[in-house]
Amino acid sequence: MILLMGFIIALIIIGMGTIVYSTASSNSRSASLQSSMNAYDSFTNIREEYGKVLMFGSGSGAYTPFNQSNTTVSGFESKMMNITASHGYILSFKWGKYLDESPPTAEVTIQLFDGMNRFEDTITYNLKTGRILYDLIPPGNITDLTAVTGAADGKINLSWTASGDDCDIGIASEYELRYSNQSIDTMAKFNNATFYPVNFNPDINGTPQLFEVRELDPGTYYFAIVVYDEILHASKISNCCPNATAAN
Ligand SMILES: [Ca+2]
Repeated sequence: MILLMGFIIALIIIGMGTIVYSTASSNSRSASLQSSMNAYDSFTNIREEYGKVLMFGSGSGAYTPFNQSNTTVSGFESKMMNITASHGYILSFKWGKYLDESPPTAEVTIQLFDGMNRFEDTITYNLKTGRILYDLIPPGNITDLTAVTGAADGKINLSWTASGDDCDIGIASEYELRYSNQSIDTMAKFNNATFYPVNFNPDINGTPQLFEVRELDPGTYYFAIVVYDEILHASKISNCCPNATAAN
């Protein structure tokens, strides 16, 4: 967020500087101002639009959009470069990393030079939404999940310490709890385990969390939790492999 504000402020300063410069030095003030504002508007529009193109060009993040044969992406880039070139601007796209995570992301640096001002931003896009991702850090994983047989039949008590929205900072948004009759030590096993709704939102990092699982058939159960932030960044899986027996 701070980076975004800095970027916007930088653009405003550049824009203000251009207006002052245009007013002081040019007889055709309005034409010069118009030209400068068009470069800025073009840059911000391309910056927004490119995220949608990367979303479509990656099957919503299923595969990398950064491939020379990907005409959705390269076609858009060529078109934008040609349009801006016809206004005397130099536009460039520099491909960064594609990460197949949750959510899948793509990083790119966009530059636009209008002969006087250089607009540049390195952006990470959420490929599921096509939107710019300002929160780049997933919640920390839970490291102290424990399971204990409950006082009543079919109940198991879970406890853990809350992590944060960004690793161990802040407040995450959601818990996903799953259980199985086998240990859950990989994301694949987690996704195949049985979902159990947690009826509260995470507290701030470091807060003890208590939760009672109910109405289990007799047997031994393993538990694991994944933590999400508000844009659905997922933590890694919680510590292996707390388990407890439900009595009958
Ligand atoms: Ca976060």
